[in-house]
Amino acid sequence: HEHAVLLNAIAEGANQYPKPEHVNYTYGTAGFRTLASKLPSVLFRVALLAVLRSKRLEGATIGVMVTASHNPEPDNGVKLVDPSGEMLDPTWEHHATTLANCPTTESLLSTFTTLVTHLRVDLHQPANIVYARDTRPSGPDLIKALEAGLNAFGDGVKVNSLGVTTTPILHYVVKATNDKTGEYGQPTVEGYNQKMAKAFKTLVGNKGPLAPLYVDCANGVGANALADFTATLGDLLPVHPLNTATGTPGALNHHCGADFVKTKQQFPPSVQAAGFLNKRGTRACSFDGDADRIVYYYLHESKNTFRLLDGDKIAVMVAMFLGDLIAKAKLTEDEKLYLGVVQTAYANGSSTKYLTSRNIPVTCVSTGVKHLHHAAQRYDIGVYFEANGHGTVLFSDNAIKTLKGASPTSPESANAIKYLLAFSELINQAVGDALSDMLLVEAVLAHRGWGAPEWDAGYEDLPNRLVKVEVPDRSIFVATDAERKLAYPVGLQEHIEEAMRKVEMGRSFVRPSGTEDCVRVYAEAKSSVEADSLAITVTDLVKLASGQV
Ligand code: G16
Repeated sequence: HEHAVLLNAIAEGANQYPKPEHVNYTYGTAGFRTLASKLPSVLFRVALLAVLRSKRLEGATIGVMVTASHNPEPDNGVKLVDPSGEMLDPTWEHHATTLANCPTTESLLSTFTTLVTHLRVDLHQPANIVYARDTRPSGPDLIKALEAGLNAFGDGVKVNSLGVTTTPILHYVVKATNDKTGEYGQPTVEGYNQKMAKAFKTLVGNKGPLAPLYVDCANGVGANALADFTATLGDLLPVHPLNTATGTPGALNHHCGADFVKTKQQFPPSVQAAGFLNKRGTRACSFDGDADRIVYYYLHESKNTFRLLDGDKIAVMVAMFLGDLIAKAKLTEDEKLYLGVVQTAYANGSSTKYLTSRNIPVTCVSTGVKHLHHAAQRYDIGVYFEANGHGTVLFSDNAIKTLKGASPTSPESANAIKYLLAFSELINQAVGDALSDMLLVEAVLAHRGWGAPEWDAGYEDLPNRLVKVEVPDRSIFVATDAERKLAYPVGLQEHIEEAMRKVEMGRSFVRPSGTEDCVRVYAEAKSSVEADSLAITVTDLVKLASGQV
């Protein structure tokens, strides 16, 4: 009887949110992502899955984030967050896709019932869901669809709405809510700000105020988070927020934000207009639309050119610095901590070479934070960054336990241990986080006594190009070998390799995007001219293979 009542409630809600015909949804790199107008039925169904997941895990809190991050404003999306603050378990992505694609209410009900049995979900278990959205105008209606799905369970689910906040803050709250030791932090936005402010003060409190920093908030939710955080921190880090127009239609990610800067390899016009380029050595950074990515940049003094300090540059600087702290901690042989870096195929070849030549192990995995996160968990301290600025540093339980239990042999080793522990508090342990990563970079620069040019001096990026190619059907492109090669269409890989051989230090690969309807082409080479020509050749090959030429 109870099950029948639930199915009735689901049916009633589902009828209000019918699946549009001729749309096929996929849970991609970062959940479902497409034009917002196509998403209400998906949100309703994601709510059902979130509740099943929570009940399956005996009431552990599951997160739902409504965002399309770096995508243009008319897009939106939704992704689920697992109890540890990580992305949804990949084996459940398939269930999300199945539910989203049920053509009718009847098929949705029968799929739901099958999933309950197949996944051994006890519907009597409690369920806890926390959710949030970014600043997109389509957000409120999608949240209504999500709430309709949650409401179908009546008292069988407890909900906590964080309103408008960043993706990493939602991940933090999920992790903190499920952390029964209470050590991770208060499961609230204030708890997040306090935890980071405390760790940042421990790290640089005696070095401030730091040099002023310009922050491009992409006209997104990062603007709110930055304002809240700086109010908590005080004037230790003087911040100049730019692109904070969260209410201006069409402004989100438009000619600004981390994706714009990384892809175009240029200053956002608004940052240029702010006059910061007149001040020597000043650094600026850009968040993306939901503040889970960050890239830095500055103006080269003598050459007067734009210089990008992307996710690779962050990973290298942070890995080297934490490596030095581990050495200074003078841990015993038994306590030895292993540090490694995880990258994707988009990592600039120079960054990988720099790390390996300094004996820092590097792993290459497929695009998507879920892949990087899991690979980074294999190290005691795992630094992971995508070149686009999405990343974080994970400290294993063993690392924390070792550091807390270590006996310092000198004031220097005591300080190194204290700083390592403070970094583990400062850095978001759940997911890449623009705000937390910004503080990480600032803390490392302050400790090194560096400005942007000194940070940049480590290695020289190989010139590179990133091209979006629109094709009729991107599913014909299937990547393999951590996306460094194409398995399909058959024969295309050989042509790409032939093109690579024609330019010095040439490297190129092609993969379908998991967040946008396009295929991405990456090319790097010794010179800018060669990187351009390789990108053009491979783009033409992609068009040819998809029947466009
Ligand atoms: C998302 C993912 C990132 C990925 C990016 C682009 O970022 O979280 O891991 O690098 O999409 O993915 P793709 O090349 O498959 O489109 P965001 O910031 O948009 O959430």
